[in-house]
Amino acid sequence: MTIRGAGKIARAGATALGDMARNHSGGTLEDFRGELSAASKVILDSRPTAVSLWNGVHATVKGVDEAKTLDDAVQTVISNSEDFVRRSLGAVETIARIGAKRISDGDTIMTHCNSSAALGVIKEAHRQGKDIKVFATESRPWRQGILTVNDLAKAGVDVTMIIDSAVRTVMRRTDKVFVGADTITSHGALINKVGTSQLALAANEARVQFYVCSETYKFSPMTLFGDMVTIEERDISEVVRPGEIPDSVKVFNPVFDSTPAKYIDAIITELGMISPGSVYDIMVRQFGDSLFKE
Ligand code: RI2
Repeated sequence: MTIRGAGKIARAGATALGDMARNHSGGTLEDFRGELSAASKVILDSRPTAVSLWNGVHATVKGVDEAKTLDDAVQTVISNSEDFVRRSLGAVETIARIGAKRISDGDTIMTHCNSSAALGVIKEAHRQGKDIKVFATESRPWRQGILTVNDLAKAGVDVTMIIDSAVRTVMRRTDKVFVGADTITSHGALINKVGTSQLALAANEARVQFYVCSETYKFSPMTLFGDMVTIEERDISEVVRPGEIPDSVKVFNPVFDSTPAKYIDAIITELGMISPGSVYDIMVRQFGDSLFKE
């Protein structure tokens, strides 16, 4: 939890492998491949839900198996890592520009948790001079809503924090919802911070548009082959303090949830605004033939 946000997590994973390659000395090509594979596993095991991390790590090690010399392999990892970080940051900026067009002067926006992609859109609309108001959820248990309201307030945006259970009440005063993504499945479902699906349900009920801001490296190729996204569960200490409840009481603390495609109006990506039904095509285009080799 030191690094938060699916995009930042992916960039941190790619950067860590790039640093490892940069600091590598001695040994054989095979030794380097072994170290790289062990390091990748440590990084991937740190966060199971956000596929951005998987895609960031795989984009960074791509081509290492084909390298003929140790120096080739090291340079491949360094340049892949830099390339991934550059493309990732560029994607967030492009999403901000595209998404801001969906925000009209006078709109009230709701957002959940702390997504740099969604906040980029909101701040860009504000920067363009649009008069907007934002409701930001607290996002228990880690309260990443605090980060969100600080960021928006610093940018000069009119922001109101609400507790998570106020979402349905406040939806009546909302025009559009913008959230981020940890993972998007091949059938266009959104996996994001727990509580996102109740924003989507409340938005649907109130006929409020629901937009997802997602770089395409949050599209999960594994879901194409029927794999489920692992929803991370965290320790009960995030929810209750020691001694607060009897030992016999169980606490369930899932950190992410799934929002079906039918509740999503559009996904705003660096390739443009797409329907959840287009995710499959983009995934095949992004990952190409390599997807179907196994
Ligand atoms: P960006 C965060 O979760 C939130 O769920 C947020 O919507 C998502 O990552 C995307 O954030 P976590 O992975 O990449 O920090 O848009 O637990 O910043």
